[in-house]
Amino acid sequence: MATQSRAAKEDSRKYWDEKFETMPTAELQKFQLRKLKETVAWAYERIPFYHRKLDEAGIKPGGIKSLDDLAKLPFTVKNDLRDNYPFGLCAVPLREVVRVHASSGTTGKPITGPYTAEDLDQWTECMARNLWAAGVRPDDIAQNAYGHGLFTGGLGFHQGLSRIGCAVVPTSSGLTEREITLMKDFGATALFSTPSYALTIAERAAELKVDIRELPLRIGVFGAEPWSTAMRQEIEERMGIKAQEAYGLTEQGGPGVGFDCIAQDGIHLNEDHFLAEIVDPVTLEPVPLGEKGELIFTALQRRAMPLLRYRTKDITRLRREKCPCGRTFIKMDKIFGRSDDMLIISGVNVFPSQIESLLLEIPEVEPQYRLVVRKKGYLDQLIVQVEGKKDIYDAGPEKRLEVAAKVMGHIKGHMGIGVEVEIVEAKFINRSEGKALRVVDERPKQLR
Ligand code: DLL
Repeated sequence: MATQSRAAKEDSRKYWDEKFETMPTAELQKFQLRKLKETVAWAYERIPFYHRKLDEAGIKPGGIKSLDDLAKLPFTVKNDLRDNYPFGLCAVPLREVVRVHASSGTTGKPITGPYTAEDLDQWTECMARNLWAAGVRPDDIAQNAYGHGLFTGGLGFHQGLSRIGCAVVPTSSGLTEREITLMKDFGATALFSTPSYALTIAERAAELKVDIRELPLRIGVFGAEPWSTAMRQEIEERMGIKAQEAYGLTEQGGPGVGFDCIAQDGIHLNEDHFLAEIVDPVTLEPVPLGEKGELIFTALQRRAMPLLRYRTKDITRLRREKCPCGRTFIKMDKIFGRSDDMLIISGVNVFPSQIESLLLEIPEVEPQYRLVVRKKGYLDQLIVQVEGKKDIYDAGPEKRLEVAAKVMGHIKGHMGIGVEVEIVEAKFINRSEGKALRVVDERPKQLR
């Protein structure tokens, strides 16, 4: 009985870590400055790469006097991690490393993410904050359908869910029918996966005549790829749940860098662990707060791989504002796309997620799409392949052309670009089990 009432009290707690999540900004920034000084010294003394880079930039750890001095530090890019593969950026001897994750990316060697025991513990805490803010509680039955393995999603969520005390079901991803059977049989109340895999599960469930909305499932926490607000609503409707968000990257330890709260209006960053900046992706100069640009992170408490000013390539903007949830952590907008994902069509910058939002406004098509980029003479041509709803596709070529024209007009009207649209049949687009592949670039490499 005593145990029960303690659990009930804990469940009603609003924050996982009230002290930091609601810390006044001035106090938080003081904490950040202290940690920044420590981290720069730690990296300078222990990682030859940073020792050299800081010497070249003419800045010593003692030269960091205020948060503005961050701009004096050199950037770190993905290639620096590749060049120092596998453990060249590790600040501790390997005997102090207790876990290594890795991310494959599209080319060459993977990048590695080593953790000390302390790093793992902090990561777990950051994940618990994320999950708690989404409404996950100890009595949840948590189906974790992120890929388990080198990818940080599976184990990162596992740790956070275990710390909260949920009944974790580590299904991993891939066996979609089994996901649905277990979801039903175990009475899962929370689901964790990429948004595109959530949609794959919803679609397969409908084919199997399982109505997820009738099941006990009530929350999902999705992330690891860009997804539009329209996609969020689609998942919420199809599953009858609240779809919350997780953000992170292997280079900064995985998910747990940022999360949204019940207000669903921006992603709070765990600012006591990650110092965020936005820079112009071309000039690399910091932009004023509220302007869009490339997101940069400096790790403030990581021991094994404390990256300084890491260029994420993610495009977003930061906002410091009062949130109805009471958290004081800075908020970032949903990731717009990646600077390396950005297409330039007829001189207009295009992110796949913008097209996704527009497609979701057309009732005749499914939220399953692919963007193919080709060269037509000197011009880039964008072909949007989107699945038609079954009755639309089956109605024949004329109907398909009519819907294609409607989609084309919608995109032209909102983005000002002319695209070609192909209404394709059901299952034409490969179903995602992890991160969806949205862009197929068929342009010759030297012309991209
Ligand atoms: O995707 C970590 C993660 C796992 C985050 C599970 C959330 C949930 P990487 O594989 O290294 O790590 O990929 C990192 O994925 O730079 C973004 O481009 C993208 N990304 C991650 N979360 C989001 C999100 C994990 N919520 C890269 N929205 C990042 C948009 C996201 N993009």
